[in-house]
Amino acid sequence: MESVYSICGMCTVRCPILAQTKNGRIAELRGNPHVPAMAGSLCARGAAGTALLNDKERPRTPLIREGARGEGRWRSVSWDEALDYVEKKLKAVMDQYGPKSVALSDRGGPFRDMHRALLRGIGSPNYCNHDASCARNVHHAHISVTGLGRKDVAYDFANARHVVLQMRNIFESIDVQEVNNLMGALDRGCRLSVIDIRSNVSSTKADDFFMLKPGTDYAFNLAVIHVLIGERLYDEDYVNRYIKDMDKLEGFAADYTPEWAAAETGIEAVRIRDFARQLAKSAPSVIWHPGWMTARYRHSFYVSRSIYIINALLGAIGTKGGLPLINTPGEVGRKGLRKFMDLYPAPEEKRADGVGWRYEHFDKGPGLTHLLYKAMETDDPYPVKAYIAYRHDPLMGFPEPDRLREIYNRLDLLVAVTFSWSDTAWHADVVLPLSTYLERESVVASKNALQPYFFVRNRALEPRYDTRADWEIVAGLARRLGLKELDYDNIESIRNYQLEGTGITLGDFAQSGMVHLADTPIYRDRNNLSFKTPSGKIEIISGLLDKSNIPSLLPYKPIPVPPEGMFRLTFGRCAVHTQGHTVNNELLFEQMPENTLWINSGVAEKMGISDGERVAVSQNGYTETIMAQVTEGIHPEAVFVVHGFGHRLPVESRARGMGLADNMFMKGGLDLWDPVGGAMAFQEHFVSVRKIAANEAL
Ligand SMILES: Nc1nc2c(c(=O)[nH]1)N[C@H]1C(S)=C(S)[C@@H](COP(=O)(O)OP(=O)(O)OC[C@H]3O[C@@H](n4cnc5c(=O)[nH]c(N)nc54)[C@H](O)[C@@H]3O)O[C@H]1N2
Ligand SMILES: Nc1nc2c(c(=O)[nH]1)N[C@H]1C(S)=C(S)[C@@H](COP(=O)(O)OP(=O)(O)OC[C@H]3O[C@@H](n4cnc5c(=O)[nH]c(N)nc54)[C@H](O)[C@@H]3O)O[C@H]1N2
Ligand code: SF4
Ligand SMILES: [Mo]
Repeated sequence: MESVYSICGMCTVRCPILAQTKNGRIAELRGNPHVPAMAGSLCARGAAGTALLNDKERPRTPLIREGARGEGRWRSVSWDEALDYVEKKLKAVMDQYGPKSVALSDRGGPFRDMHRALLRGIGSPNYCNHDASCARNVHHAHISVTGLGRKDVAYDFANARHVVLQMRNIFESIDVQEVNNLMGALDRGCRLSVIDIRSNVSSTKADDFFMLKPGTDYAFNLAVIHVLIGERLYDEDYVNRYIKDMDKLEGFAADYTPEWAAAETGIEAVRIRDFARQLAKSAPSVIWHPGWMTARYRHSFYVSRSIYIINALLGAIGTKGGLPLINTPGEVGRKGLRKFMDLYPAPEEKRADGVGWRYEHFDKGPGLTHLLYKAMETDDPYPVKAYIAYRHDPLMGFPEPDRLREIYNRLDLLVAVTFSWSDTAWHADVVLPLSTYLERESVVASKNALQPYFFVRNRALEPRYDTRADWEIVAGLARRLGLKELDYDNIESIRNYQLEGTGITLGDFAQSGMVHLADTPIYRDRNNLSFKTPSGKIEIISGLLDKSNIPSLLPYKPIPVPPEGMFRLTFGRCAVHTQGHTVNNELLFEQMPENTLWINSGVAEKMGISDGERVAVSQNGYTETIMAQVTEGIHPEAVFVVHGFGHRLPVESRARGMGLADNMFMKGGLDLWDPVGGAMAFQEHFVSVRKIAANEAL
């Protein structure tokens, strides 16, 4: 038996794992035993990696499109032919429109240095990631309050005394270490409060569960701020030291009483008041999670802002057991990895999505993908003609896939780099098949944390099919595009390049797959914190937003409610699938082959719909059927589905035709986004639901 320390690839959490192999097979997969919070465990998806490995229903060789886009006629080609083809097309686009007309989007994370360097090397500023459809609002909210990014603080669940999950379903939308840490804390008496529109698994473990009217979270939070200030429950020392414009917050919150919020949210005033008092009792070891998938409403940014403000009032930001500031290698006296990105100057061209010049208040990094698509659609500010979707499936993860397909049809080149089939890969001109995570190794990655570390994904098995690792694909393209600095033929040289000057060698990873840069977790001195806002303080009135004439304290305005007979379409994750890319996994498909439509039992009864019955869901002339899940555990105004289902591809025999795709019910959704928070507003869509008549064919 051979032991290989590696990194799970079944979702973007990327848990550290230990793969045991025997005779070219995986004998066992488990959490890396050297990482205490993993406790040797994996989630169901992590454990199902073996099925991915053996799956024939994934791209197994490079493919070049033969028929029309999306028609599904492919020519299986060699890697040389595929890469030569991409080279030729890219060069033609660059010759005609300039390097800036090449765009690449990915899924973020710690392994992107080489492909981002490739894009920069050819001179394009148009790097985007998925985040406009995920956590951009949270990120921008945190920047506006503290000057820090979303990931510049940790959630110190292990030491927390009260955890609040609002629009965050930690026990189903999983990060194994977070789950284990929170479970441990709950065992030691930590309080858990859940604010959701339905009774998810997290709510079943909660001391307090608030099932509020969808889209009224902001009212709830303003009332909590009202009570914390009105009853002087906040951390006075901390507030005096760090918070700027506290008087403005006090004035703003004055009218937002719990009684007022009760009418908006449906949660009794006495419960809101009691909840605020409970929070103060556990302060500052409190985590009110600012949300993760918050691309839901056009004011979700302000919901996240209010959460960060509450955390600050409770003294939790920068505090053990709350949201302590994490450390970069530099902050613990070590040198960070050498970056391939730094080999090339940042392109001077303006970004096609307008971030950084049309929209100055956004963090430039990954831009905003939906605005990149707008540029593709309109040629404004300039044509974008080649697009590499690098581990990204926007046709599943963005609204209006049919319109998006039309937009992609304006491209001269669409390339998908992926290990599974996806709607986007199916619509591409070229599919470059990535080896599964068990069959490939990565560049060295760096994680900023209380105890920062470097880590690597190692190859546990040789690829079964004609697939390649990321670095092999990027090097192959770099070679053809004349970027010799990225042209490597072995991973050791890449890793040695990255590690140069850090005092760490490749051999140091042998023992556990990771190397810590500090001996223990390091918490900053809570009495000596510094924030990265223009004022250096926690800003109630944000200097950054002010500069763009954007209000920092948005008065509450109710969002439109669904008209009679319609429902707000809400969505989320389940524990056994990752987005859209595991439905066809043999083991996970068995666990959950299709999604269901959660519908409130009182409403269902009136409509004569019973549990398990197939119903029709419609919007703007589009109809799909799905099995009803009748439950009292969802607010009557909403219906809910797990995202990622409704696959149509003939190459996915299991997933095909099972369940419903939520993004098909978001007409006009590509234009629905928040110009302040930057993210999309996926939950501002209504659908109608009806019983299917006995003689009706659907
Ligand atoms: N198993 C699994 N785990 C995952 C993923 C996965 O695909 N599968 N994906 C990962 C990724 S990319 C992300 S972004 C995270 C997402 O992590 P989360 O954001 O925690 O996950 P979701 O399930 O999308 O949504 C959380 C909750 O928001 C609720 N909700 C919907 N509308 C409202 C509302 O108006 N108000 C309130 N208060 N609640 C509302 C939903 O009912 C749901 O319970 O999960 C990560 N972990
Ligand atoms: N309607 C609706 N839309 C949503 C959501 C929702 O709940 N409802 N959720 C949103 C959220 S939170 C997110 S994060 C996005 C997710 O959107 P995506 O990031 O597009 O989703 P994934 O399915 O995780 O990954 C996309 C593709 O990358 C491939 N892939 C996976 N791992 C790797 C890898 O390591 N390398 C490479 N090259 N390819 C890989 C997968 O096989 C898959 O085809 O969608 C968002 N869109
Ligand atoms: S949360 Fe599960 S699927 Fe995601 S990386 Fe960890 S073990 Fe793998
Ligand atoms: Mo996400």
